[in-house]
Amino acid sequence: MQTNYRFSFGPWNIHTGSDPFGPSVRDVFSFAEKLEFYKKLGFDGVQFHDDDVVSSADAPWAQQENEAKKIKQLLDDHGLVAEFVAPRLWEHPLGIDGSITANSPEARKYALERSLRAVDIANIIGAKNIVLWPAREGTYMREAKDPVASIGYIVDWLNALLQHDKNIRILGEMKPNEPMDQAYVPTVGHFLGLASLTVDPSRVGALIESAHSILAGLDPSDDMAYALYQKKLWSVHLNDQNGLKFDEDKSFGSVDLRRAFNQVWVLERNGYGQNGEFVGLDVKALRTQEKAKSTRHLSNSREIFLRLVDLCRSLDVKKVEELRASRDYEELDLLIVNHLMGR
Ligand code: 3MF
Ligand code: MG
Repeated sequence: MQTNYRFSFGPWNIHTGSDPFGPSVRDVFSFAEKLEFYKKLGFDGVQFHDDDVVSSADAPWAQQENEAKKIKQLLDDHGLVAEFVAPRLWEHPLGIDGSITANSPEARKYALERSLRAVDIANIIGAKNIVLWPAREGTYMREAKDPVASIGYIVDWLNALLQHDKNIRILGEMKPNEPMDQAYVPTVGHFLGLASLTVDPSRVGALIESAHSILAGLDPSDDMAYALYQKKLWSVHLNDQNGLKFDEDKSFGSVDLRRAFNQVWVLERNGYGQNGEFVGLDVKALRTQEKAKSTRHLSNSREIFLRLVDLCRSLDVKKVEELRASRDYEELDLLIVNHLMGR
């Protein structure tokens, strides 16, 4: 059975181009304008942070509830669905040192309460996935926190969310560094190890971002395979990355086409998407891009994905099996490279 892929991205993927070294270079698109792009660009799913849904995650709950209901209506009006909600804990003053693993009990309490509200927001907008990107859950210097206690705080946080709502699933989006020097639970392997310690391991899985695996020195398709085997690959953030530097969020396939092909291959051959999983993107427009063309990275990434799906489906699989059996990997190498070059 072949998958008819559905695609998603987050509103932060259409952005004004500011970076740590300079201000915005494009005027902002309003959220309403961004929503108009989704269907036109071929996307059905919207990824959210909690404060992409509500104007402030610190506002009184009645206000947040009201705002979330309006977003749900907007999604319905556009024929879109919410894929996930991720509590954005890392921009708040109480998240300065990572709120889940902070030494301050007040900060940890903030992380928990805000995250439980994120679950409530997800319920209103019809998302059953909660994403944990533990941005500042790590250290700038090793001695700053107790590393064993920190792992325990993360498990406590997972358990509290799982117990708060019996239907939500938690997807860990692990990344080894940036903004921190060293992140706790830096890879999908670490995270799924912890998942087994929670009160309901069946509701803890993964979102794998290509760039995050690459930054950890790993191949994204192997990370995906690891989660797929465990039936725990519930979302992806496809993008590309040129070596070990800051998280570049380049268009999918724009750096290493073969690496992108292998990600598509492992997804395609293992029925990814057949249980409703989205092909999610997490890509940034280049800073030089003019506003009118600052959504091309999204449609381009989607197009590259679909072209790679075609290449997976047209690959001579019998030949691949023969070459595997005879361990003729030089010939297999040429077969794949030729295939990618359309020969
Ligand atoms: C950082 C990320 C994040 C997450 C997002 C959703 C801002 O490297 O990938 O993007 O994807 O916060 O959890
Ligand atoms: Mg991401």
